[in-house]
Amino acid sequence: MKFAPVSESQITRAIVDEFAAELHAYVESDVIIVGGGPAGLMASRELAAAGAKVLLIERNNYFGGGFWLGGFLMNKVTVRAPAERVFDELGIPYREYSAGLYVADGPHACSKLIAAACEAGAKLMNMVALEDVVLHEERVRGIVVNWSAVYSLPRQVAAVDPVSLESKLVIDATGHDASVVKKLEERGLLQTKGQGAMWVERSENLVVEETSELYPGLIVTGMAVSTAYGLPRMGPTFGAMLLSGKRAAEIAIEQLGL
Ligand code: 48F
Repeated sequence: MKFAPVSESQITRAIVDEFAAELHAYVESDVIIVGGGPAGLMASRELAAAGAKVLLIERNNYFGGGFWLGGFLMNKVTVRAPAERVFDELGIPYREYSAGLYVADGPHACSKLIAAACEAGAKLMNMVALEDVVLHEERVRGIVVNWSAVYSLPRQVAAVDPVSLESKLVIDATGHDASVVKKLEERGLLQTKGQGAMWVERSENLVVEETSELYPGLIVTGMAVSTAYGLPRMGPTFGAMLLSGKRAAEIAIEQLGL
């Protein structure tokens, strides 16, 4: 076996050209999803499968958010019925632990969900963090981003201006932080209620029911819904994240007329 003769400079060109072309193409999208946890990945997959041009940005190097681990550093993830149907759909192996409660391996479930978003055609950019929103005439019309690394550097080293990415819709899938929603709250355009105490039974239904367009152009999904509406937290179970991601995609698909 012998590798093809390719120079160092050619490898660099391949990275630069391909990345620049992709960034150029995604300066405008149908939907930008901020946050690559289970809710954001699920929404990306559904929207891309429906034919939308989707960009998912994530501030970490890895996608998956809290979906790699089930809780307390133990990597078994749980869902309650009827969310095991999503596991069936994505080909994630699982077993029924007790009536209506299902368990899967975190790494297997998470990697399958990431692959499903990519295979559906969503573009995923890691190490990119939300800095602000683009807001014209009382409607969110995109986001302002910078490289995540910029925020770890001292101000005197990294006075780096961010850039803007435009979209017809933005989805806040940033989990407990509700980072996009908070940008509107900072300006007095809405008020979040903060998360309530644990009550899994109530929380999961409510997160899916309250997944909605919170402000013109901004849809909220996953645990960001809980922070925005003051819903109880649900702890280490993920069915509502997957179903809320699907619901957010349905709302966006309807608005985009797909
Ligand atoms: O936290 P995360 O997994 O949110 P989720 O999809 O699911 C929540 C569950 O994991 C769990 C739970 C219920 O089961 O309580 O916590 O709602 O994923 C959110 C992702 O958003 C990224 C963050 O790194 C994580 O991967 N994120 C947060 N803020 C920003 C961001 C930001 N400002 N810019 C880019 N990404």
